[in-house]
Amino acid sequence: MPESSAGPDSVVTVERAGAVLQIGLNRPAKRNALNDTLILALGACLEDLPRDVRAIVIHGVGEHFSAGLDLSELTERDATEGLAHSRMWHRVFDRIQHCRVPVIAALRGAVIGGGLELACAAHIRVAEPSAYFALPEGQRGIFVGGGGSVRLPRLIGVARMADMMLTGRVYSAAEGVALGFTQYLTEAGGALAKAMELADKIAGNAPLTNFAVLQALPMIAESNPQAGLIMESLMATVAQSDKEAKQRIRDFLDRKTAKVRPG
Ligand code: 1HE
Repeated sequence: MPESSAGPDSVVTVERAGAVLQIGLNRPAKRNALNDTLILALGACLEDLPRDVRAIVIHGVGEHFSAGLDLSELTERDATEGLAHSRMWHRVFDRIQHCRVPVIAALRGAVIGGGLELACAAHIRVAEPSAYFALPEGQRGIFVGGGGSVRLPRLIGVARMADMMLTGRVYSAAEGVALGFTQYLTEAGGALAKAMELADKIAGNAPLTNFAVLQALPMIAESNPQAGLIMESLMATVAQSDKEAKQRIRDFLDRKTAKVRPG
């Protein structure tokens, strides 16, 4: 079992399992609705990560990942405060997207509104069959504010996101995989275990490869092709000149590592 380092009343649980940091959104009675305290606590977990943390898993305590923005905090907020609030979410979710180590979201139950935006900032999404995805902002008379309009269209397309917001369409866990939103669908109750298994694998990669995948790949994919190809060559050269890469390649040639087999 992971070693625990947060009190039971904390809005996030923080546990260590070897090189993996497991963060739980911990307001199950409010379906993990994201209030300011929770968002700031999540941001604090990602600040000054210990050097020996090599992957992160974010999950929801209870039956749901997150019911999105805590609507009870919205009623008195004016426009200036609303802008500051959205920018605060952006800072925290950017910290996830640009984290030093890969972040995996383990999804179950409601993955709604701001909860969906949070999941979008992770690098890998794992869902179990109870997970469902919705953007009820249209019904609530509001708009996404946690980076969803930037990140979600890159995963499922503008037209699908517009449909979700305009009609309240809800996608199932199986549809999430088909649309490219989630990379894995597990058996019932299996998302967190699968996310931890993937995090363990990732933690065993060469750190420079993980860095390249998180920091260089998204930039390359969004740049013009010629600039992207130069960036790719530079990143490849740096990665393969690292002594860890040389050792791993020697290990393969000496038949000391596993072969690639069908999944
Ligand atoms: C909440 C929230 C919340 C639950 N803010 N308190 N998100 C939404 O529009 C989704 C709203 N929530 C729901 O549709 C349902 O609560 C659920 C489908 C997620 C769960 O249903 P259920 O039957 O399991 O629970 P419940 O009885 O509805 O909720 C349990 C408690 O959590 C209840 O409080 P209680 O004191 O009466 O027990 C709910 O009021 C509370 N609760 N969801 C506040 N979201 C940066 S912009 C992002 C914009 C958005 O995220 S918009 C989407 C908002």
